[in-house]
Amino acid sequence: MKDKTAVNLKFSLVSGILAGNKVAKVPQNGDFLQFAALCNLKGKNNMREDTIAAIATAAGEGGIGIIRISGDEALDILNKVFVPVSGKIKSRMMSYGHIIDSRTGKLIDEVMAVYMKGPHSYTTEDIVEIQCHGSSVSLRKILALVLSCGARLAERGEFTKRAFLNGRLDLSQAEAVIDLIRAKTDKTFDVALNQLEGIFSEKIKEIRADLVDVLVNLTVNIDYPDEDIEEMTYEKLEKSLQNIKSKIKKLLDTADTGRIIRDGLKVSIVGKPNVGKSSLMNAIMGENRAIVTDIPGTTRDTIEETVTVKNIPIVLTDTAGIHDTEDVIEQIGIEKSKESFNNSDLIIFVADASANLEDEDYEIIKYIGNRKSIVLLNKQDKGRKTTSSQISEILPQAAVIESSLIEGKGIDELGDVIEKLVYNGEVKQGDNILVTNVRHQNLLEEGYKCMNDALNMTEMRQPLEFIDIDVNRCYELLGEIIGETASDDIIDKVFERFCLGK
Ligand SMILES: Nc1nc2c(ncn2[C@@H]2O[C@H](COP(=O)(O)OP(=O)(O)OP(=O)(O)O)[C@@H](O)[C@H]2O)c(=O)[nH]1
Ligand SMILES: [Mg+2]
Repeated sequence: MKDKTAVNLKFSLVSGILAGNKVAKVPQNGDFLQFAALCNLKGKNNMREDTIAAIATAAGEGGIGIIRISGDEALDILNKVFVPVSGKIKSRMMSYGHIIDSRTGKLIDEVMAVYMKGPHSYTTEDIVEIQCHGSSVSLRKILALVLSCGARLAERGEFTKRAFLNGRLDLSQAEAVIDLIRAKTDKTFDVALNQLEGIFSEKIKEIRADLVDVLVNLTVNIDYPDEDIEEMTYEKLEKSLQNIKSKIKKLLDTADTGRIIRDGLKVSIVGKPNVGKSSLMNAIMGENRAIVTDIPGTTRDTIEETVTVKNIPIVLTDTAGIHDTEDVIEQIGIEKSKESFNNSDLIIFVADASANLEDEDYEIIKYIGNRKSIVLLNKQDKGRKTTSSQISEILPQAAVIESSLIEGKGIDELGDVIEKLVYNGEVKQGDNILVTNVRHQNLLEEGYKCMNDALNMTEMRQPLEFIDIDVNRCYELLGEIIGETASDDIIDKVFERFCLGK
């Protein structure tokens, strides 16, 4: 941990207030946060060091490829490798010219180059970007030349890490960058973009500001009880703590949806043989991905595909029909079906509506138990021997959909039901502040526990000193989300997930 705990800061502020006349008012949250940010930056500025360089575009062929350079030497290095066709290089202006190896005089590529003078750049340092032809040969050659001129190869995520260390992004905003790059759906992208814009951090800062209010009041009452100050009653304290706890809870309630929006909903299609599982897989995918025949036991191995339904990323698995069989290959497939069953967020159980439920269906129903599930009563075109109400009696928590996949019926309703399940009433489709990151979720959960403990102690009228410890801890935990109180190990771990050149 860095030497900037809430306690230290709080004491400086409180003693500052007391040094004047009597305590007239507690400090403004802004004062405190500004002070905290200053301390934060002080510890981090000495991280600015060598000039780094990397290929910023994806590997493979492309219209253009970009080499990015960041650091004090960026412009010098550009001047060594780049010969502009006309004029001088000006900050934030594209220049057309050639990359030439001055040792041999050999032309490497024809490029566009831009220099962005710090601090108004991605890393806040001087940055140069060279746009060359998107061939790995050109990119490799230019990068090698840049490195030979004094730059060091950047580590994973080092550009964004510098943006964080130099105070341009907080840690949760930096984490949003990698989520943006990896986003597969519009919704995932929108949520990550909001996080990058700092909307999620603002929420965290708002809760931390509430915590500072409580902490300052607690400290003043603990350490200077004789001063002429507003008394912190247990009733007032309880109200403030409750308010903070419910704000944390509101964020935590979005975490399940948030994880699904980011990582995808794992869905397994299960059922006995020949009920239409693979037909369902194909209908959702909109293509003939799985083999469909009227021979029971057609699908022997699990088939996994990623698809987007109603803007929700779904990792869909079609499985082998679960039943008793002597066939060794089928047995292995059925084992894999059960495994996929156990690892999924949602089970779609397909049953044949035109037949009565059999032992094999009941076996699967037993497996489903209380899990999140949807029952697709398929083959409605052939008859209705098994009805929705029958299923609802056996699996009361499951949504039941009547379908005829052969006629294309039931798929739209399935999409609607999945959407409702994902947003589970707590979160609205339009909500773009979601807790999508497990690290944030864990810290919020721990913070929530601290608030619970603090509230219990308040109810039991325990000494303020004890309550102060939990409130303080919660302040630090939430600080870890935005990186103000995160250890170097945590920061390193966050950036290890990045790609090179970002
Ligand atoms: N009449 C009718 N036939 C259907 C319907 N859905 C699927 N089928 C047919 O049922 C047969 C089995 O379909 P599949 O999708 O292969 O079934 P499955 O559950 O994957 O079967 P296994 O892989 O053997 O476990 C095929 O002949 C499909 O055309 C439906 O709604 N109505
Ligand atoms: Mg199949």
